[in-house]
Parts: sequence; structure tokens; C-alpha cells
Amino acid sequence: MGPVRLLHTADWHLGKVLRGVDRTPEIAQALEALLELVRKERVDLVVVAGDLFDRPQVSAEAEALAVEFFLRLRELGVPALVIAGNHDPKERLEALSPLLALAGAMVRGRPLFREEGGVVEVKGLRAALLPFVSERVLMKRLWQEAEERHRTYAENMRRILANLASPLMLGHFAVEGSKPGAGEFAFHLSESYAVPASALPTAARYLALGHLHRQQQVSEAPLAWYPGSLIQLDFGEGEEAERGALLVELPPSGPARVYPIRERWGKPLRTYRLAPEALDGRLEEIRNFPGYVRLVLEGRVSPAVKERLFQALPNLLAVESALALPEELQGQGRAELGLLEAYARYLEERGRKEEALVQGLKQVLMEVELEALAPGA
Ligand SMILES: [Mn+2]
Repeated sequence: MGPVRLLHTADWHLGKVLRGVDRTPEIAQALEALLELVRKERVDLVVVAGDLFDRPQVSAEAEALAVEFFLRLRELGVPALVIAGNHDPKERLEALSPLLALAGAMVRGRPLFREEGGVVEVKGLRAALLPFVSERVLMKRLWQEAEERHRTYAENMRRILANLASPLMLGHFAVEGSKPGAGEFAFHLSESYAVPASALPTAARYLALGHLHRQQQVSEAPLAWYPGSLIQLDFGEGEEAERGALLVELPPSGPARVYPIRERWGKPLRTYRLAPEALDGRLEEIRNFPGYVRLVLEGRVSPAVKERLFQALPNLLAVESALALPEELQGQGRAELGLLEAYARYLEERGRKEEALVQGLKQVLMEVELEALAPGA
């Protein structure tokens, strides 16, 4: 038996609307290109690692495009494995799953342990399907310091991953040290919900991940990759960040091989940061930019100026003013402190070390968190 050829994709975000612009047609073109790849590269199996949809309520057009994609895969005789991401309407995906199964797509909306059917068999491969697991669900106690909460999350994810360990695994979560769309900032366990690479089961020969929109390898053993989103979805995501899809060859034994497909599907998004007086000299260049534009101008921007800019630039989606942050918020270390600790230190610096104020803030934060945990939130 030859190698199984996978097409690994994730983070489609069908139904995405950016500042009033529906990006669905751009995403549809990318899906068309994926189908072309399936044909051209003689792909055996397509894996979609979450965030097919951008939010719980998407347009009928967005839903139709997803259904059509899997029907066309069926015409090509290619099955698919699909998991829900944090953006997906997971109950809706579950509801659609018996229908999509008829088209050869195995769709999982909520996480199941191995004993419950979390591991399936397709093309002679055992594959684990791990949709997005809500951080809230994995938190044991309501009130923990952020760092302790992140550790609890990572520990529970480690257990779930060990339970599901299989040659092929699909997951929708952040791996520690991986890079989100923009800049060089990386996820770290102490600051965010992330799974350390050491928690990825070594029995897995390939981990097909989704969640981060930048294409990247995040682990060598087991081999784990994010394919990146299909299009640049937001201004915050670097215009230059790699994205597209991944072709993966999984031989019956030995290491898997990954062939990155780096594409520029959809329109690019660019932010111009300018002093107002530099604006007129750049208008022509900005107007000729082949994608969508955000302007960040120094100082306040009057409504009249905004109006003029939107008229002069058809590709302009947003005008923002870059107001300087108050000095006390600029301190580098501030962001790394917990909110309570930062507040206590702030009071101290102001010569008002009042424990009652700190306790008051703690109470408010707890109430907010309880509300966020309430059903229906
Ligand atoms: Mn996503």
C-alpha cells in the first residue's frame, strides 16, 4: 500500500464580514483552488481542522458553499474529516453531520473520548477527531490566578490528547510557542490558553491543527502543523504571514512528509500609519493598492476629514486615530502582571494602598466571570 495523500486545511471563516465587506466570495475562490489541488495532486483524504464558519449565525450562502465543497469532493471520490473550531456553530455542524456523512465527510462538532467514538477509521488509517474544547469547560475552579488556570487547561488537554493518541490527529487549539497572525509575538502558557508541545502524543504520526491563521510547523516529533487561513482575514494578521494549505504524504511506516502550499488567495489588507500632513502625498499610492486599506492617523481625525478620505479611496475600510496611551499604561511590565496585581501596584504608586479597593475589584471581576460562565453566554 502506497502513502496516503492528505490535503490539510483549516480556518476558512466562511461568512466573515470585515467592516461591512463580505469576504465570502474571496473564500469561495480559495475553496475552488483547493478542489483543483485535490484533483491535480491525487489527494486521498481532505482534513479540515476547524473554523469552517466565522460565527454562529452565517449567511445561507456561506453554508451552501461548505455543503457544495463536500459534495464536489464526493464527486471526486475523496472523503473528508472535519472538526469544529471555536468560531463554528458546533451544534449546527453536529446536526448537519448525518447528511454530510452521505457525502463522505465525517464531521465532529463536540469532543468525544476514544471510548465514545473520538477515534475513527478512514482509508486504512486510525484518526482522532478533537474539535475545539472550550477553555471554560476545562477550568476546574472559577477563581484561579491566570497562570494557574492556564496550567489546569494544559494539563486537561494533555489527558484528552493521550486518550485519543492515533497515527493521524485533528485538533483545534494553540500550541505553546506558536505564532498568531501578526508580528513575532508567540503564545506562552503563562499568558494564554495553550498546549505545550510536550503534551502532543508521540504516537501521532501527523497532527493536523487549526486555530492560528499563520502557516507554521509547531512540533517535529510528533510532526504538527497549522496550514494557516485561506485568506488574510483581518488587518491585525500580517500581510506577509504565510497561509494556504498543506499537502501531507503519510506512508504506511516512517516519517510523514509535508509540502507547504503558500498562496495569496483573496485580497490583501494593509494598514497605513501616517501623519495627517503626509496623507495627500500618499493618496495615489493608497488608491492603487489592490486590496483593502486601514488608515491610522496621528492625532484626532475630524468627521469631515474621514468623509473626504472615504470618498477619495474606494478601497478604504477604516480610519482610526493613533492617540498616545497615558504614560501609566505604557510600562512594559504592566501587561505581564495580573489585573489585580497591576491595580494594587498602581494604587501603591499613587500613595493609596487600600486593600478594600483591591478586594472590590476582585469582587467585580468574579461577578463578571460568573456571568460569562452562565449558560447561554
Ligand atoms: Mn480561526
